[in-house]
Amino acid sequence: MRSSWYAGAGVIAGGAGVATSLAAAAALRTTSPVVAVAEAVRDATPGGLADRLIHVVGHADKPLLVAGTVVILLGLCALAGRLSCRHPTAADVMLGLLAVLGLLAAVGRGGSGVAPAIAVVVGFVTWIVVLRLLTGRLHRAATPAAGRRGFLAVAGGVALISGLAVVGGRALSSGRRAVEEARARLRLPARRGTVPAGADLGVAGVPPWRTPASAFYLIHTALIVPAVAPADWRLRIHGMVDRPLEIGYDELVGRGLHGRWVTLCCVSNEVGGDLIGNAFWSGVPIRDLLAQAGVRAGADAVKQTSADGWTCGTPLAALTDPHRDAMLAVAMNGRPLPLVHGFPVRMVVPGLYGYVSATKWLVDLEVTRFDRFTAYWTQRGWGERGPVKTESRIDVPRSGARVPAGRVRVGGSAWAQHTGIAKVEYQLDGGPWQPALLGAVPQADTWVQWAGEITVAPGEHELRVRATDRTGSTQTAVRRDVLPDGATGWHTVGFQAG
Ligand SMILES: Nc1nc2c(c(=O)[nH]1)N[C@H]1C(S)=C(S)[C@@H](COP(=O)(O)O)O[C@H]1N2
Ligand SMILES: [Mo]
Repeated sequence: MRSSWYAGAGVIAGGAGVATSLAAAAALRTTSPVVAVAEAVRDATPGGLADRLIHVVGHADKPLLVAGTVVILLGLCALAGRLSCRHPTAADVMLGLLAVLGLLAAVGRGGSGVAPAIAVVVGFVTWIVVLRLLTGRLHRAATPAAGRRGFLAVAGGVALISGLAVVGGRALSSGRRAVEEARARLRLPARRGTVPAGADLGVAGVPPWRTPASAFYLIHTALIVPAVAPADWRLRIHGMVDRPLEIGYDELVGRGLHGRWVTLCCVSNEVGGDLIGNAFWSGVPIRDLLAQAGVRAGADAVKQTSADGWTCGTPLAALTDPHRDAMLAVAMNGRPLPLVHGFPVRMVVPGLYGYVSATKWLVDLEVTRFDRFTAYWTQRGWGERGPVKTESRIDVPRSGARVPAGRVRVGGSAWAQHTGIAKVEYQLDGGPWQPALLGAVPQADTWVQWAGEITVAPGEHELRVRATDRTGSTQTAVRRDVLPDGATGWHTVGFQAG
């Protein structure tokens, strides 16, 4: 009984420390130590596993990781609380070690000065003071009942103050709201883009050819999405160039926006997966900026860094290619990029997977060589270059669906960005391959819808699809996993008619 009250004191002190450090971090506009530790855990997780976490758990992985970190932390604080019953100094040392861990994680993120350290110290002092206050009630009370009353009174006060600290910190960190408002006020000369006639084949259940921003897949390692105001945004272009340059948002937009349909796709998209979307992007050609900076001989890569320190490397040739519209995009489907999709500026490069090209919250372009750096995912075992592989997907019928026997419309999408899709074929129950009807596309950088018709008797059936790109090569039937450079294989779905 007694020791559980001490454990409780540890948990309350722990929670109060998390709250005050969070408030301090918010007030100082820096990352909270808890998030820094969660990020360190994420970065220390081996490549394949981290990737599974990020892609399989999907959008829930960030709150999960942070919540998991808090739960483990509070568990350790409970231990420290119990320890403080007999060995108060040992408890202090234990909390001190936890604070050092937080400090290391915060400093490990690099580059943000003393603010993260202040947040850690604030949390640590809170731990020690609150733990002393609470255990003091338990130690010194005349009777156990009086001790508990005193304890509960202090605990209530601490909870109230912690809550106020968090709310106050939030109010001080109105930065994100200000950025959302700045985004809402922007009037960009960006077109929404017109979906070509015949791009949508109208098969019910196939996603629309244009993916609305709200339905566009999301992949990023950031636990808290960066909020960068256009007025604060600067891009540095440097490295192996004759004239390093820096450019601001208005200057970038002032160069004139070009619009282009590009289908973006994640290397972690399983065969049949939905980590792919198609949008009308508006932005500034990267090749023009690189030409202005004057790329030196010997360079073969451009290393990008985002506001949150994520990095990726893109082959220089893909960015300078006059026939490939690699761009610094500012708008998606005619609207400024949503914060989660990289506001204010991101890269979009047709034909390459996102992890080697599509840097969101872009702030730095370094012209360099592949043999001089590794990027976030390449450090974790993913391929250095990531050309998109020709793939096709069945959207209708869904795997496991029940359809009426007889004639059934089938359809889906196929893509070979920057190469183009020449043909899609489907096969029912191992029979002959049938050519599918293809939707219209403006150029080779987007996905293509396909449609067909099958006649099925009651019972179990299997439908398969394969695409052939404009070089004449048909996608391989060999099943390969997403690691290290994209999945291969023919998408196959089983369904039931009757
Ligand atoms: N800053 C930053 N940019 C990033 C990433 C990231 O983790 N951080 N992920 C990349 C990956 S793996 C993909 S597939 C695309 C996804 O872009 P989207 O979230 O807008 O669909 O963004 C890329 N750009
Ligand atoms: Mo990705």
